Amino acid sequence: MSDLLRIIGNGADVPDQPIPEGLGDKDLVAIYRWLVLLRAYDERSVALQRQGRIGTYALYWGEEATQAGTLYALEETDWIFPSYRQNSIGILRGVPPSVILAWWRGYGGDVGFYDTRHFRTGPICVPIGTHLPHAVGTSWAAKLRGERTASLAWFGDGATSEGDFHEAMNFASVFKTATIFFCTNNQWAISTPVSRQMATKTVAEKALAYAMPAVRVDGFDPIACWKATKDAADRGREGGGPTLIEAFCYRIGAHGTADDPRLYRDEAETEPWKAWEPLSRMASFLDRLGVLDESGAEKIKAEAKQTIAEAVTEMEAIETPGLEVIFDNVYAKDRPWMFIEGLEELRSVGQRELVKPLNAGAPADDTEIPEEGV
Ligand SMILES: Cc1ncc(C[n+]2csc(CCOP(=O)(O)OP(=O)(O)O)c2C)c(N)n1
Repeated sequence: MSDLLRIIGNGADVPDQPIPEGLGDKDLVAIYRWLVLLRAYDERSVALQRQGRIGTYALYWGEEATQAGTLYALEETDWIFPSYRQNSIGILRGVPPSVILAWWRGYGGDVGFYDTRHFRTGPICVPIGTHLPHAVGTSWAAKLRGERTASLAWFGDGATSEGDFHEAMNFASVFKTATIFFCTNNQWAISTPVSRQMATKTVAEKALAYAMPAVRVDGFDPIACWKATKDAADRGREGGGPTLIEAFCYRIGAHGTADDPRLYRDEAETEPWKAWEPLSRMASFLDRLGVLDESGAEKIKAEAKQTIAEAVTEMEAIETPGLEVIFDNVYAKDRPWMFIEGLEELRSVGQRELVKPLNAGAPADDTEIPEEGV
């Protein structure tokens, strides 16, 4: 990993690098707080899925640095476009966590979705790579309007095999939009290893074909993610065009709660990567710097757990939406005739009675939750 931008060492043979200009002690603690909140949300969501209280869930254990460090480098006016892997990034921009949990519970509509314009956060994108052209369009629009707005889209190594990735990269480089392509290379696309995904050694070198600058960072290092994103956003706003960031890391957990990685990889492979995971690494870094000690870190963790526990209560207090939620919000206004017919048909076959309400038979809230959500 020698060509990677890395700031935080391991407290042993890999030394810390100087903290980049622009980050003070308060910022470092704020980034740690975000990492912890994301982790608390993720671990709790895995437990909720196991208990049948939300549906299938895409966990991101270990990938918090690529989200918290990265987002911290952006301005509030910048747009972000998450994939399912960054599903809860909106909570760092003020979206109530209960709303994202309700989304995973299948609610959608007004109670399980957020106002994308207000939070400048695109919808949680499940189709691979389709949000990349959206990110380019947003920063292109900003450029045409003379606004200094950047946009950033997260995606995985697998997404680089999609046409949308190449179209978006090409368009952004030709029109010099302030777009940041943030690829979290966790080396797996469900069961496809990166060696079967691409013949290139890195994701970063794909930028060459688009005359675009690229940088590789340690994806478990929130400060390296911050630095790469900050440089890319600043350059983009000055008219310097897009950047491809490859955050190299490893998918320590399963692809999602419906996946069992033991079927296609040797789980022993994940062990060495765990030592680099961002939360304990950032906590030790802050301790070494004398910025936050163990008790301070524990307090932040307790607060995050409390925030998410309250969000679960709020989510479960939401009344289950009616069947119309399946058909609403597809078009800006009104339902087309086939949606009206579809809804009537669904109602007439009595589907509603066939669907077991999610809260029926849900275990008590004090069911034990695993320490690590993987
Ligand atoms: C267009 C499209 N094709 C296939 C899928 C099924 N699918 C869901 S996740 C996934 C793997 C994506 O891997 P990667 O881009 O590396 O992201 P990661 O899941 O590792 O974050 C696939 C193929 C999909 N959601 N959308």
